[in-house]
Amino acid sequence: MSKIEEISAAVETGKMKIVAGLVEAALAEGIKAEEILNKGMIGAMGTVGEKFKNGELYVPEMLIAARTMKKGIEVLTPALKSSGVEPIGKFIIGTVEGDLHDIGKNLVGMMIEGAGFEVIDLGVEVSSGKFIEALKENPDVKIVGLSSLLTITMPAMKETVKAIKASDLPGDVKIIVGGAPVTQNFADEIGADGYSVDAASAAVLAKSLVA
Ligand code: B1M
Repeated sequence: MSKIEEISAAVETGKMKIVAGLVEAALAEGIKAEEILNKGMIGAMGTVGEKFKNGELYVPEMLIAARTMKKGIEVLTPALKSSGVEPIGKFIIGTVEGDLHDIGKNLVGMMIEGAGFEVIDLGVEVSSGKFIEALKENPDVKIVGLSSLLTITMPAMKETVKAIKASDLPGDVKIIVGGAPVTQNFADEIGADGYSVDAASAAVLAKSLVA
């Protein structure tokens, strides 16, 4: 079994105690952090999601897999972030109201930070009011990023975009959206300024919006 396969199996089966060591060993072998993340971890979470959908595993196993992935990401974080970059602007990120999925949102935040932004992470289940409050406290924020993983929380994303656009905030804050059920069409429909399918392209998009 390759190191990537071992990491993937550890995440899928929730082997929290061994995942950090496996990731360290893979990095020491010279495997790129992005490859460990994409092939080892995100792939495993896809399998977990499929098994959940098919009734082969349940919420507790899904939660343990998520915690295992977080442990692995902790080891990967320094390698994923580029260092020594001057902030190019402030970026607020959060998972929308009703939704507590945060692994993807955290990865997006990390990549945005790596792209040179100062990131303010509001966490999960963030209401439109809380986003607006944070924007008032930080009038120099250039972009807001909204994440949603559930079909049923997409209306909360729509409501948040609407509330931010209708608010009397100074400046021209841009809103970008993403998450598994979100599409470019949905982003256009709700009036977001941008959509990206994954964390790496979110960072590219954010940079293009402030260029
Ligand atoms: Co949940 N869950 N979950 N879950 N969960 C999904 C999302 C689901 C697809 C599983 C399935 O049925 N196949 C399904 C949603 C179905 C739907 O609505 N279409 C689902 C469900 C139903 C639920 C519950 C309702 C289950 C229940 O209780 N019966 C419940 C809801 C709780 C709530 O939020 N109110 C629930 C709970 C949970 C756990 C708590 C157990 C756990 C979350 C733990 C945590 O996040 N701290 C969990 C998990 C782990 C998952 C799966 C298995 C994995 C999610 C994940 O972390 N993926 C997921 C199935 C799946 O996605 N395959 C599933 C890895 C992550 C890196 O990817 O988050 O997609 P992702 O992020 C990507 C992109 O989407 C994008 O970039 C990221 C990195 O490249 N992206 C952005 C994300 N945000 C972005 C923002 C951007 C741009 C790009 O710009 C700002």
